[in-house]
Amino acid sequence: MEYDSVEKINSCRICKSSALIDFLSFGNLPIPNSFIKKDELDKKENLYPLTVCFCNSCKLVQLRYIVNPQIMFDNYLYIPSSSQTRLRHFKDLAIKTKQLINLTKPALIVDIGSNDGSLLNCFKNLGFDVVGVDPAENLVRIAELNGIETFLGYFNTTIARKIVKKNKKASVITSTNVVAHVANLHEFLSGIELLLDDNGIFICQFPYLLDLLEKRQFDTIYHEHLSYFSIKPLQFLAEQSKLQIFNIERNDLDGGSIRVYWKKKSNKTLEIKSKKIALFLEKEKKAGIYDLQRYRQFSQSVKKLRDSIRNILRDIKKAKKKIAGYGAAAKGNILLNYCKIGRETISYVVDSTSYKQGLFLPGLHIPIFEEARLYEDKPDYVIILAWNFAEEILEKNKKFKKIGGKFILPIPDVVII
Ligand code: JHZ
Repeated sequence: MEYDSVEKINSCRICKSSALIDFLSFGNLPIPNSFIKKDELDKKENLYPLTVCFCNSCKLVQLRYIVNPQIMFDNYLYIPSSSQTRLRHFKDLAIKTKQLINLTKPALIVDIGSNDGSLLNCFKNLGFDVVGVDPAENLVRIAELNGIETFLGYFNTTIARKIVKKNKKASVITSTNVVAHVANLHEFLSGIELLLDDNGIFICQFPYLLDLLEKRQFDTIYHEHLSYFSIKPLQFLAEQSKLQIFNIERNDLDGGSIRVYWKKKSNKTLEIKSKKIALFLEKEKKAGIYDLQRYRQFSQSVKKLRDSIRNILRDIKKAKKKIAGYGAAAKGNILLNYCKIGRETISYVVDSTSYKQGLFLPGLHIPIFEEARLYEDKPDYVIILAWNFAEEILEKNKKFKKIGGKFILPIPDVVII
């Protein structure tokens, strides 16, 4: 086993307490976006430990082992523009942000973890100056081809200074599905403080811990996601910085996410939605997510779900039916690897992302094809691995159901549609 590139943490990423308690371990799994080329199928794959723990002090849920980010992000195959739902969400976010702080052109918008520039493109279409930051070379090239100026690297105080020097301070900084990937949150926030205009706002969004627990979304837990946020530890983090959370919103993206709005403490022009924030904290407390016991229960119910996914698929195979997968999502790779469901059960996976087609899923070596394959091959069942986009996938594949195909949703309970 190669563990050279893994660091075990012994203190909490936010509060530095050593009161970290492991509650769920997936064993050693491949990193979920490490898709494999055909000529690499015989090579030994590296596996990395995946264990989640709970900080009994500030209540942050986090990974016990951290994989070197370069292994995970230098060449990254996930792109947000592969889903219409996500693109619509980005467009909404840009329009709403413009209204929220009465943004006037040519304010600068910076997106951290800007990927192929999909979100910045929405701001650009509204007439704003935009700059991205992303560590994946392949994605920075795509973004630049799309006309989005992008800094290559992991956002920190050095990059923040570079942007201010070359461009200007940002009126808005956005970061969707990125903060959970950040190891040094204090350094990250210091970078935001440097880059943000005094009246500017920082908006970040990520899957919400409460949804993860309540909907048994165990496959959102993977090596890339170092933190699983609730509001309480975020508030603690904010207290230690020059920034302040002034609003929080819940939305349905990725199975349930929270959008957190930050401003400088010195900026008194924006109202702090204190009552709303207090309600979030109350709800979290009621749901028991500040208690270790809730995580022990979660761990048990994940094992039950794993068994029921395995059993249902095994019964379908026993009946000599063919099963394919929909969406070569990172989460799907965790689900299949953790449940040990391989090519003997899932013949192939279809995915709309051209970069993923022709490759194979990490660990299991299931091949990835175009979506059209479903209509040529007509499998009996299709398990929706990208369950966060189930609605979009079902809508665009009504024809598949008409020709007798059935869909399987694995989460929160296995359901056949
Ligand atoms: P999708 C991402 O995880 C990435 P992943 C990231 N790690 C993160 O934080 C989480 O989200 C929250 C395909 N698809 O977006 C495209 C179709 O084929 O859920 C994608 O490969 N046809 C930053 O990787 C996959 O499904 C379709 O019609 O789990 C969805 O992956 C649609 C809608 C999607 O990301």
